[in-house]
Amino acid sequence: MKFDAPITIALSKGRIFNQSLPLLAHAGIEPADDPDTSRKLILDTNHEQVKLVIIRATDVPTYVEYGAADLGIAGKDVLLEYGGDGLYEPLDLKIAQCRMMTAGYPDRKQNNGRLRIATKYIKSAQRFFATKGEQVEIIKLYGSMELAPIVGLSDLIVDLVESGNTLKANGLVPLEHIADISSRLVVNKASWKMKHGLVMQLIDAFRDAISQPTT
Ligand code: PRT
Ligand code: MG
Repeated sequence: MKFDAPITIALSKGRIFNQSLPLLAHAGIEPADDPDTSRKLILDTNHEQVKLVIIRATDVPTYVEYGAADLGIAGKDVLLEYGGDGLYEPLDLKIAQCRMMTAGYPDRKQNNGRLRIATKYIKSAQRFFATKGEQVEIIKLYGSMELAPIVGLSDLIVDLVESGNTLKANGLVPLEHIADISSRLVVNKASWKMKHGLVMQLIDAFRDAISQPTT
């Protein structure tokens, strides 16, 4: 690909960065640094015009909506919480896949009052229980949701489940499936218009990479 305009891509380090590398490579983009060892927040690449900004996963939609990055890679869980229609979401990258689920003790007592649900996914949890017609009390946490039922903070949690090992290690079981989660490419609305050719080339390259059989 030829990068004839500056382009900035926002993504988080860890699983999203690692699983984005093959997609970026397919578009000819290779980061000059590894965010796990470098303290740089802006990574140069093999193209002078292409930069990667490494930020918290939950900040990616904000950077892209406000144009601090042209594109971003964010989990659907994060996008569901972010909400609104401030960005375009043209492509499911099929990376960092997991499920959003409710979980709890297998032998928890039936609670006749309102169930308490601990989660960092307030909106998704609200929507899920509202659709079922269940009145629940939602408690916002920022992490370690699995602890909440153990210490009696909540009856259930809503969290992401991949292998199920984290739940299992804490004596919990997955209960109800809320949504399949994967990472999405998001695009700033102005960049979509102003850098349309470049953005479309990137989307095509990513789409092509996704459709390749994995080895
Ligand atoms: O960790 P940090 O607080 O910096 O931010 P973050 O948790 O938002 O980022 P990160 O890198 O952990 O996750 C980025 C994105 O990866 C999420 O927004 C999801 O879209 C996606 N993803 C995919 C996951 C998982 N799989 C996942 N398993 N994110 C988190 N987990 C956690 C889950 O919350 C639970 O604690 O892993 C644990 C469960 O895993 P298993 O395999 O034990 O079931
Ligand atoms: Mg995490």
